[in-house]
Amino acid sequence: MRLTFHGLSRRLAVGTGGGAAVEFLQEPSIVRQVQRVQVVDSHTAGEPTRVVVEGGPDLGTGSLAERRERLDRDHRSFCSGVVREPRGSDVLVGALLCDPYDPSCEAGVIFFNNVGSLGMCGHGAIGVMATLRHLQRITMGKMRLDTPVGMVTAASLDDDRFAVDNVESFRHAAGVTVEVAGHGPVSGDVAWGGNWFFLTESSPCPLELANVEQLQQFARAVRCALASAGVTGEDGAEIDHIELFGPPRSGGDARNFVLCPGGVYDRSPCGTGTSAKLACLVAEGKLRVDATWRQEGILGSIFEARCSVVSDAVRGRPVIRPTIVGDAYLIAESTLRFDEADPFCWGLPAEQP
Ligand code: PYC
Repeated sequence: MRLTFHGLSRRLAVGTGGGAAVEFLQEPSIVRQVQRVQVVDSHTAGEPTRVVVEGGPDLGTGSLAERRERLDRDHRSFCSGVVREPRGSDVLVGALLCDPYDPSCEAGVIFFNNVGSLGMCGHGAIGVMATLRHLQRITMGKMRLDTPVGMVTAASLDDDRFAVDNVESFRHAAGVTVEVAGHGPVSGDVAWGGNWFFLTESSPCPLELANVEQLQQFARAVRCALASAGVTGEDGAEIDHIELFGPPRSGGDARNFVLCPGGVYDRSPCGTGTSAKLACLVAEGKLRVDATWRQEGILGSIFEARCSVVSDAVRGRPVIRPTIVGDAYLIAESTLRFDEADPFCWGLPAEQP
C-alpha cells in the first residue's frame, strides 16, 4: 500500500509560493496570511525528530535526490522555520514526508536540519516510523522508505522499538591523518553510512556530557582541518559529520560523540554514524557479520546494530547493509503557524555553520 502525502502537501503548501489560510484579527478588516503546518515530534534515544505530516512544500516530481535539491534551493526558509528557534531549536531534525519515486516504497522522506538537508538520518527514520504508526498510516509491521540516498526498510518491533535497514555503507579511506589547529595530528577513517563521516578515536577529553563544549570545539576543528586538507568522501563529497569514539560507560561496545552539520551534536548514538562505524569494523575484520554491536551515544542511550555483507569486492572494500534498532517516543502533536507579519517567521539564524 502506498501512502499519499502529495495531495495533502498541495492543499496546505507552505514556503515559496504555497497557499495560505487567512485569519481575521479582532476586526474583520485586519487580515493576515497565516500558513499552517502539522507536525508530530518524537525523540529517538534522546535526539528529536519533527515530522511534517501536512502542509509541507510541493517539491514536484522526480527522484528523492532531485526533490532534495529543490528543497535546499527553493524552500530553505520553510526548513529553518520548522526546525530552528523560535518554534524549534538547532538540535531538531525535520522529516518531510512525500510521495516515493521508487515504486517499491510506501513513502518517501527527506530529512533536514538547521542548515540544510541530510542524505539519510537513522534516528529520524525511527522517529518517522513511530509517527506513522501513531497516525495509523502503517498497516503492516514493515515499510520501505524512499530517501535521497536510496531505499531503507523500517520495521515496528514492539511498543517503542523500531529497526531500520539502512542504505549500503562502506569505509572509503582508512588511516587518514590531518593536522588539527591547537591539537596536532589526528588520524581516522572516512566512511559512508547515508551521510559522510570522519571517525576517530582521538579526543581532547572523555566523552561525557559535562565535556560537550570541548568536544564540539575539537570536532569542529577536525572538520575544518579535513576541508583545508582536501579530504573528502567519494567524488569530492564534503565530510560533514565528525564522530569521536571512546570507551563505553553505559554497557555498550563503545561510546560516540557525533558533530552534525550545523554545529550541534547528536543526542542519540546516530544511526548513520553507527552504520559508518560498522562498515569500518567489518573492513578491519573486527566485527562478525550478524554479531550485535551496541553503540552508545553521549547520553548513554544505545542503538543495537548488526549488518549483512552485500559485497566483498566493490573497489576492494566490503559493502554492508546495516540494521539499526532503537527506541522512539512521541512528545508532541502540533500545528505550526507561519505569520507573515512576524519578523522571525522563518526562524532565527543557525548558531553555527
Ligand atoms: O541518526 O543518522 C542519524 C543522524 C544524523 C544526524 C542526526 N542524527
